[in-house]
Amino acid sequence: MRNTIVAMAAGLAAITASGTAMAGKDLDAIKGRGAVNCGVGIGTAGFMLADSQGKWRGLSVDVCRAVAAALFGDAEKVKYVPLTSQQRFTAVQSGEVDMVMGNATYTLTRDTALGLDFTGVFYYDGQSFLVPKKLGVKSAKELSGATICVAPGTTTELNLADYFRANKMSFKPVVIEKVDEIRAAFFAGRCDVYTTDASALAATRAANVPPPRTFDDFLILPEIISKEPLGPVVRHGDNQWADIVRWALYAMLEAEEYGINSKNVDEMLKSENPAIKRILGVTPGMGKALGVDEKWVYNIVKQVGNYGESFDRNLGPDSPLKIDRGLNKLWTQGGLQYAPPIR
Ligand SMILES: N[C@@H](CCC(=O)N[C@@H](CS)C(=O)NCC(=O)O)C(=O)O
Repeated sequence: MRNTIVAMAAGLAAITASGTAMAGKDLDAIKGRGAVNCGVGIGTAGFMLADSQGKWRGLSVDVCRAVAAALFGDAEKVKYVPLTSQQRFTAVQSGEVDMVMGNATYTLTRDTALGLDFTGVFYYDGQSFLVPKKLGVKSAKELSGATICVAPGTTTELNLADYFRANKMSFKPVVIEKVDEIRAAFFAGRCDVYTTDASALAATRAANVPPPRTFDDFLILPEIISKEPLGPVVRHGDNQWADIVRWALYAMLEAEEYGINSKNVDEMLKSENPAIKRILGVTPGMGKALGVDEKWVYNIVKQVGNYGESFDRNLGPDSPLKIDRGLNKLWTQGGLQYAPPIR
């Protein structure tokens, strides 16, 4: 009862204050602490992986870094909190982390009933299946009766059940929470198949196959059985914080679209293009509107790079994964990545 009254009072205060840019309690706490607590996965090459020095790297990590660069002018002001798929939403709901970059698929129920907000899509993914070649399977339609490793609390688990039911096939799930334990179970033959987002399967195949077996001993089946738009997640209640997370990702995309990268960003400060002048804060206004320094995009691009640079370095041609940009190309290149204008 008491909690209900407190919640109602908080709700009323929020309504009264709406219409102004709300610097809510989350942003205040983050500023006071001087670092962003960013929830990530346990360890997946290309997205979120701590190296031997304990430095986190990956596309998902770069979004945390971009947020810190926008807010603090310093991409290093991030504390990484490794979470399993089962833990990640509770951790952001409870305030243990300020945002989650745990390759979370943007769905209606997560965006509403869980009290969360997805602020964009940093990677358009889809679910697939990883199998040993010696299983002799070429298509997901041949998987009836298979034993399948899957993580709990994921869209993966739900899509798997839907797909097999729709195709009148049976399967035996092996449900394991920690991604490293899932991989170990799969490589030990405790399941015939590992299913998750195709990008994470590509990472597993490129980075986790235990010798003497290699990349070539495994196959990702051609079927993509779902839409998995992966987005940054914040909790409901602090719109200005959500805006900073939203626009930090858009800034990485907008910078790529305008040809601004970590190598030429200083030169670009001299550009006569009015859009570039706005983006880089040479013409002020955007930073003020977002409640951050006018150099927010400059700092993101200088310290983290634009979206394409991060993709190439972590997942693309400059990485061991060599994932095709595919749907994650900019809209100007035939892809889906389209940032609203910074103006
Ligand atoms: N996109 C799916 C699945 C994402 C997911 O949690 N996958 C886990 C388990 S396979 C993972 O890859 N986590 C990365 C990690 O912990 O390094 C979802 O949001 O439910």
